[in-house]
Amino acid sequence: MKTQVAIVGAGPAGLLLGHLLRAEGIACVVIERQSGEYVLSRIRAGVLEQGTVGLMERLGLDARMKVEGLPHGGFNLADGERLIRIDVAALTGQSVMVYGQTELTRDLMDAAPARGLEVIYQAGDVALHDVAGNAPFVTFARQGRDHRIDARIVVGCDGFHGPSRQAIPANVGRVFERVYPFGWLGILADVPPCNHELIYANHERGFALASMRSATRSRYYIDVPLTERIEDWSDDRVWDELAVRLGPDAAAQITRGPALEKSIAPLRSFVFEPMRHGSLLLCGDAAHIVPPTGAKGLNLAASDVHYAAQALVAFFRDGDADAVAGYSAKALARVWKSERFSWALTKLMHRFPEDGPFERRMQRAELDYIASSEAAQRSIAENYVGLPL
Ligand code: FAS
Ligand code: PHB
Repeated sequence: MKTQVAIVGAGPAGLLLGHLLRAEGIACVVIERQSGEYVLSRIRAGVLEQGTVGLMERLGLDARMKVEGLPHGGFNLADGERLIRIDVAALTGQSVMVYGQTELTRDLMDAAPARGLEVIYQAGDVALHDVAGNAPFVTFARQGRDHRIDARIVVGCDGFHGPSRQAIPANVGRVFERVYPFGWLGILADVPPCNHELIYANHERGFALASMRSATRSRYYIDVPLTERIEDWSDDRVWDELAVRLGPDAAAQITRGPALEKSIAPLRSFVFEPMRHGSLLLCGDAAHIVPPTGAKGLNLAASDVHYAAQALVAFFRDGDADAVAGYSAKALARVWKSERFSWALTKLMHRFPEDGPFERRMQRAELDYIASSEAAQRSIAENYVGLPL
């Protein structure tokens, strides 16, 4: 099989890129290891930046989001004594959209057949070949047969554990990483949210986040040591801990219910440079990871895809090879700013084992400053709604 662009991975990055390329008449194929059902079963992000919403609008795939999504004009920082509301709408003129990654992926997945986007699911042993040259190809096994797809460009959208990043020689690539000494235990339940906006809490017992998927479905998180096992956390134990960490006012509004999903995810800051090598581009978690504190992971995948689609349209339509060559620097400029924001908000809102009384005073002083300074709140707000593309 021959195509112009072979995309590895049918998560939000791979599907969004596939749709953007097809909308410009560029031939592409998406190769995915799992089944579509499995991809949809992963509970991930919940907050979309305006830029991500804009890409779905541009594709005409925002209808369900506009009906079921929840526009939010603000969010809250709590520290056990007060709630500091960051009024993103007033401070930036923008809002964020609360709409689960699962739903966004489902919208992209459902629209693929009618828009001529071919997605090959359950592809085993996916491997990338000759990516440094001008004739790369991807091989995979499916239903007992070996397959090969020849392409001019390969885009790795295969997440943190996929093969694409590994296809870049070790002497070319450079890794920047920080692994955090805790993970996030998340619980999803069909109960109404405890607050109409998100609450990020830094309590003496640890971090908590009250989020949501709809007016009847809530998503909560607490941070836990990496040694914790999910089987040691009954639903009641999670609800009890959330009630303490979110504070009495929020706790009084918490509706408990059985977990639809409950899992622990490790936290890391990770960037791989470059995001292009020869005819291979990397997008999303294949190239970078952020701690979810800043709600940036999915949105960074979307901005990478925006830049990659721009470059590939210029390359295939106008023969502009510089556009592809410039992709990595352009994407990384925004990646690093989001990495900084995610790292800074994680440092502010979590208790680190190595921190002493001085570090705790620094957190309190920073929250006092944020509570009293419109400039400080504006800085947080413009990062939260998403820096310009
Ligand atoms: P994805 O990982 O979503 O998709 C990669 C795709 O490639 C997958 O479908 C995978 O099956 C496929 N793939 C992997 N190996 C392959 C192979 N060998 N061959 C073919 N296909 C292959 N972000 C937030 O903003 N907020 C959050 O709360 C949040 N929570 C998260 C919780 C967890 C447990 C994880 C892991 C991530 C979380 N993230 C969160 C980040 C997450 O949303 C990612 O940023 C987002 O999924 C990035 O999308 P993709 O780059 O498409 O990667
Ligand atoms: C979520 O709803 O899953 C969510 C929201 C905001 C975050 C992280 C996760 O910062």
